[in-house]
Amino acid sequence: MKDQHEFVPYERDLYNKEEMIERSAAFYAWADTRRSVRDFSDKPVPKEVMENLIMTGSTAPSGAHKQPWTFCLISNAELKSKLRELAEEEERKSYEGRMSEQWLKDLEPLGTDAVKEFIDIAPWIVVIMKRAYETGPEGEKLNNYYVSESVGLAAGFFLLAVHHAGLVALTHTPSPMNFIAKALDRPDNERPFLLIPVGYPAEGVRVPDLKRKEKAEVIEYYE
Ligand code: IYR
Repeated sequence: MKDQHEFVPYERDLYNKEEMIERSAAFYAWADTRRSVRDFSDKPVPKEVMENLIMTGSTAPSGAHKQPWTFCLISNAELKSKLRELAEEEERKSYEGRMSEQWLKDLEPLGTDAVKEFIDIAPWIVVIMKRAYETGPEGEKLNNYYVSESVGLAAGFFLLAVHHAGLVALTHTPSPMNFIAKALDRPDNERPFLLIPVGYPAEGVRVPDLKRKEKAEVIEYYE
């Protein structure tokens, strides 16, 4: 028999149909109040909170349960400003030529540009790294599986945990992101996945008046 995890009983709360409908509707309504926010307050957030949010992200399912992620938790002001400088350098190149006309047009309603002051201002920057492989005891490469899917799920769980704590976040994707791995001195098996400032929203913050897709636009039924 192959090595495998010991199996243990698993029980969870069960709800009747009405409760289920009520709970799912309430959770949806609450999740729908989450917004990406680009303007942060510099008000501090306890490290313990951030650790809880990250550990919630780390409960996500992953290929063969390899949990192929590292969350870099950054509050160091010098490091943040270095990351900002490098991110802005890449973003300027993107906005001034690397992004297509259509892409720039699609971003217009969001009001984004190459200035990324939130990296300096937000009390915490979380850089999620994906771990392409692990290194075994003899230096051999051990595969991880479905790494992008797994890390995407962990990021989603993390973002919802941020929302649950009454904080806001922005999923920032400076591209290319290699500068981040270098600035953070990460090992060769890690690649940057997302840079996520987390904190309180700036006073009087405004967000674009976005509409989310309707049921009929996101669900295809096969009954
Ligand atoms: N990475 C750039 C551009 C950008 C791209 C997408 I897709 C967005 O939804 C928002 C921004 C930036 O962060 O500005």
